[in-house]
Amino acid sequence: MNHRLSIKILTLSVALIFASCTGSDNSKTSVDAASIKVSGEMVAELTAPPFVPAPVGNRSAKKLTVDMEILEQVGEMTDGVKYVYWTFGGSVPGSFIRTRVGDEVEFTLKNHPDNKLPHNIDLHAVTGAGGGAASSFVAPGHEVTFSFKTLNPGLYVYHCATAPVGMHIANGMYGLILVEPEGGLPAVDREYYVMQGDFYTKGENGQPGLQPFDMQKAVDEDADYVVFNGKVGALTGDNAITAKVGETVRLFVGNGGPNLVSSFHIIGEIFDRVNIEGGDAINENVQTTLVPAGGAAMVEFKVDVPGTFILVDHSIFRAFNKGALGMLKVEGEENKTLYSGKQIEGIYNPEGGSIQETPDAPEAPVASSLAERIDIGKQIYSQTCFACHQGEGQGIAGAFPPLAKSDYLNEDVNRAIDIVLHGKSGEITVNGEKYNSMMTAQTLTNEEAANVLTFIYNSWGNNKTEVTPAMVAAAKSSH
Ligand code: HEC
Ligand SMILES: [Cu+2]
Repeated sequence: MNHRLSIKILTLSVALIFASCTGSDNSKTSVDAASIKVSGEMVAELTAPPFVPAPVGNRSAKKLTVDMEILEQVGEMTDGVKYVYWTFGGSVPGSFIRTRVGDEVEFTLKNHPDNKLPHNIDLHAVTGAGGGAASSFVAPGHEVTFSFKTLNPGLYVYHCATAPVGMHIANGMYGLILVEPEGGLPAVDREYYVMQGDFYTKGENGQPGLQPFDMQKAVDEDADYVVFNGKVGALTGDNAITAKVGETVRLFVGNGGPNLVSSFHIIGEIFDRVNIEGGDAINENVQTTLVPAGGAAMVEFKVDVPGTFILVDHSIFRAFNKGALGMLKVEGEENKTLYSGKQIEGIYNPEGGSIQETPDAPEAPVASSLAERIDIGKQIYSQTCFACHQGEGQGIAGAFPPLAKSDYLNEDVNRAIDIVLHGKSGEITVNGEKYNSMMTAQTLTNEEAANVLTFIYNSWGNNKTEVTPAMVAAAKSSH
């Protein structure tokens, strides 16, 4: 406990030294927050991700009541994969809490009677033993209340700290609490809440059914899922966050861990300002910002051109293979001076024309009916093809052709099998649009290739062909 306190003091003094060296205008940090008087009371607005409560603006410090309920509930990690999440407020990450420096927070933590386990909360914004954990341990069917004064402005993680701590965090027990400085943060047009987490399941990534937590994988840091906002696809397709050209956007980015640090990046966007680690220091013109496990960052940028911007953990296999991928959809007028769109495109392939192939994976679930084939195929799609061809098979204009109502697909099943097995490059025309790009060969067994193609043919207005492993095998041997 003392240890924790001394770390806080150390951090504070480093911050002060930093401020004096740079001669920055951060005189706010030298205000003795402990002496800020509160006037009046209010009930904190709590929001589920990706939304955040209204800014504090220039309100005075208040007694702020936070009422949070812990719920253990089944949710969906990805299509067909269920997981028992432990949540603060019914969402992963937990409810966003927004305060200002000097607030006296009266925190009530309720453990729902249907829950199976005791829990507590450690808020990194708290100066005090265990960050509140010591005072907030609560059994199912009970509630506890404790209070603290917010002394340091910044964006802080909170999490459950009940043993085994790693397990409680791994099951989704984390969220963010923002402490705004006096006068509030600078106004922006849009604010969102994005928090990364890594998950460990008994089954491998995509294995269907209710998947229990795997302690050994968690200890080994061998994550099956790395996701934003608790599940694969929480921020993609219809769940994407949005903005309009010309607007300023602020993302409150957190990382619950339990294990992995995040190299947070948005494809096609540069962060104009980053509050590094959620503190006062601001870095400008940043491509990728590191968000530690149990840490946060505030990133701000103006969106200048329309399009879909992809949020990733730039440890990139996590993005395309484990789920750490979100979308920011920006609508508005194009600006060809800032971004031309595609002007000239050719294939650049320094390894020569041949597309690399990857060997067959050893085993895969076997489908015994058309319905099952479609079901399994859907999961393969959401792990393997989704990143490029998109959730509804709509593709991305100019880059990835659509699989939905694709005339090219429906015309020739053997050609489609061949593309999945061996990849494809060169110009093709799909639904009247030309594509001249490259798809790499996919690592799929005959069974998996059959299942995923059958799913595609039986979705989104395609011609309902069933592709069997025998057809895939035949296509292979004809090569
Ligand atoms: C890394 C991105 C990427 C991934 C992953 C990917 N594709 Fe493609 N796919 C492409 C591109 C690019 C093309 C167009 C290639 C060209 O221009 O010659 C394409 C073309 C196709 C086509 C033919 C065109 C059409 O629209 O009908 C099919 C069928 C297809 N992909 C199926 C799949 C399936 C099934 C998977 C998953 C097992 C998959 N793709 C995974 C990028 C990808
Ligand atoms: Cu807990």
